[in-house]
Amino acid sequence: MRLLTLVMLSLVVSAVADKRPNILFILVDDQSPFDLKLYNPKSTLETPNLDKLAAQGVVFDGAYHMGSSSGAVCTPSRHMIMSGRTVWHLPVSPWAARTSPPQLEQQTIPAVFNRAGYATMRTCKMGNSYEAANKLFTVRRDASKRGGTDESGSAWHAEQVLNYLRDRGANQDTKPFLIYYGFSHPHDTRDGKPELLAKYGATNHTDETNPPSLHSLQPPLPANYLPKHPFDNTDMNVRDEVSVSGVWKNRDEASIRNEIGRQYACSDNIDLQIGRVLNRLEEMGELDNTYIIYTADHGIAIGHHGLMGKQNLYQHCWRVPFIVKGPGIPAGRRVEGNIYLLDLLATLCDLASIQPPQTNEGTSFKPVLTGEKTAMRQVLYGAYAGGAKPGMRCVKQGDWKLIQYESADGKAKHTQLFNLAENPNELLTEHGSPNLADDPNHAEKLAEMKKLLLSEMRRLDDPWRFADQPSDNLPPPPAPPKKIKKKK
Ligand SMILES: [Ca+2]
Repeated sequence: MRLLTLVMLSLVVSAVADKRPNILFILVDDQSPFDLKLYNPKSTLETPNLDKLAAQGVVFDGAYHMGSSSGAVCTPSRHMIMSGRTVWHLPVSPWAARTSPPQLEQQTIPAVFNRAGYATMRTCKMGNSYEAANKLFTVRRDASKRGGTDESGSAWHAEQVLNYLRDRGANQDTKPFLIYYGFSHPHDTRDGKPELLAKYGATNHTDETNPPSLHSLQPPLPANYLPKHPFDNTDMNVRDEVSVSGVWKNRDEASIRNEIGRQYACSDNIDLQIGRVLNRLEEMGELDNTYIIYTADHGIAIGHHGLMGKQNLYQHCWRVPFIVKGPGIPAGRRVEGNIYLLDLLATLCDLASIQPPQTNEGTSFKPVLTGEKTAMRQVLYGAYAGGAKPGMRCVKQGDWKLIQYESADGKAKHTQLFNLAENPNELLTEHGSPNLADDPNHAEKLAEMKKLLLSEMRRLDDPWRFADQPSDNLPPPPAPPKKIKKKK
């Protein structure tokens, strides 16, 4: 009798456990929010599955990655996603030994969800990521797939998830799942599938000395396109600015429009692959009990402001697309949010009723998802220190944004002040839009934003200061840990 009670109790417990929500976290590599029609009505990229997801859930206008101490912006971004820690407190940060707890990987998404009894699965690219955490997923199917066929491109990642879901069904696995559904694209090399390249008038261009042909189906130039970035931003010769296959140092209209066409061909394919997985979840009856999060590790320039890469702090690179759908999230909403990618761990824990680890520094934005709040914070900070130091910093409050640039040798030195409500594309003097940082009428606002930037740099343990800031007696930071590869 006692045994029977125990058996019945365990059945009840597992029935309760079954109701915990699943999580499908979709992460693409290098996508600007402005690539998507959801964020830029002039975009010609077609993403029916993301549009549907957005209509059924909530779209964030203010989602950001906090920055990078390396040219490989992917790496710190992916550490922040996994660990919920701020940009200067990561195992890959300059003062890692002092600011990042030992064995942090044991407090990351896969470790936390494994301990909570979730089934965890991951597919994504290899490299420029967080290997110690990645290998903790119970099922891991990683490979870099940036080719133009189903086997060598994004469909491969979809297959891994579909196979996993099939095996789950076959094994009658009733644990809730957390699937990390990552793609290797639209990161370059942007080798799209032939039919999708044709849809966007693009070719997989390989001749560095001659531009590709212009085509009417190629996407238009971005509103803030420039043939050259007008000043030294502290890292003008980073790999993305000079050696991306298909563009290299070329910034002519045809090269840029063709490359955006390639980007769209890759993103269009990703959308199709997302649709396949969502359809399968629906067939399995799991869709309504699954939180689906869509985002990118950071944005990308491809012609905006004369830049190609992600190594800058303009909105096209600092911001990320961010869409969430799931149980209890009202449909069809649009919010500012003011979240960082590093808030994900805390939020996923909150949605799954799991205690976040003590090492977490992010804030759950569940109140934004459920409609209790429209934004999590007022001030946002961004950093890029992959080139000359201190590099670039930005701070945003309301419509106002300050970006400051400086190299230690003084060769690069520039300050920009934007009102994003009036100038959402961050148009520069070269576009005919004056730099408000040079306008005496905005001197007070400039001083206020500079003060805000310093307070954020202090709060977040930024290891550098600009020449016009107090030195705070900071010692020069040590060289970054060896694991960071500089070039990607
Ligand atoms: Ca990336």
